Amino acid sequence: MSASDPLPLTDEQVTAFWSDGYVMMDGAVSITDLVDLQASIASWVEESRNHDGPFGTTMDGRARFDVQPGHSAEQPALRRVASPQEVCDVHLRIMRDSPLVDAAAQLVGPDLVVNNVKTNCKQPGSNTVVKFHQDFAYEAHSNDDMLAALLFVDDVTPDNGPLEVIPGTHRGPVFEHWQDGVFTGTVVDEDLAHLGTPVACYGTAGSACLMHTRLVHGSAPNLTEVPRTLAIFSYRSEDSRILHPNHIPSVNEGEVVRGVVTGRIRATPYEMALGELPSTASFFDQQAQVTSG
Ligand SMILES: O=C(O)CCC(=O)C(=O)O
Repeated sequence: MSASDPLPLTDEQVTAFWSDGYVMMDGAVSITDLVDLQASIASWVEESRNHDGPFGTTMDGRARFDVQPGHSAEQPALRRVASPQEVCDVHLRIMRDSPLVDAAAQLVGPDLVVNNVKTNCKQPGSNTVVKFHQDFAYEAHSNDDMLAALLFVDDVTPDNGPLEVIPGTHRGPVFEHWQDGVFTGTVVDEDLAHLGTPVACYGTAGSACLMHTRLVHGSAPNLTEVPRTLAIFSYRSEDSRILHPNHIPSVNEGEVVRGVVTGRIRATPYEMALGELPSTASFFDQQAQVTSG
């Protein structure tokens, strides 16, 4: 984007992001990138049929491709690809240069760096769910000018397990994500009961939800016969420094995608328990330990 190009988000969208903690945008990527992305992900689902469990390796030795228990060649249940941009050109291209990046820079930039990238799938019949949580509880940083851009790879509908967000919760506390000494990465029912009603985010393929790192969110199973996939690009302000190891490490962590290296750190006050790195492929196993919520 050059200085003369119009900004991707209107003033109303920017205001909505800071007030509600999320905002939807259309046309977050080009049609070419969207089609390439759909093809890459479809090929990974096909490849997963050749594996009995999680497969591939990321830089910390954990599996790159995570599957839901019950996964089989006949009914593939690929649920997460960690750091897909390390093995897929179109993920890398979108991460570095797309309207989605410009929108992220408009919200938490102008100096913007990569935090992490992941792709979440809900295959038909797989019962993949994301329990309510705040991303920040997994990823302490010196300040919380951070967001996830959740790109809709497929049309997201009421029945295919849409992202659900609880507006305004990014302005409240970071809730406890440990239960009985176990990091479940989940906000428990007792805390959820005091929050508002979740709002589901629908949209056509190619649209995206830009979501603040502290917003409480989750999603239900896909009840349809077609996959629901989100490619999730997390960014932070360049002066927000990571305080413990990234739970989805990659060679691109800290890469400046917009603006400049300032060489500064900005710290804002908050208190929370540190998260715990997953020992298996992804946070789905951590969330499966929850006893309520
Ligand atoms: O895939 C989804 O529905 C939500 C993803 C999410 O919250 C996450 O991966 O942190």
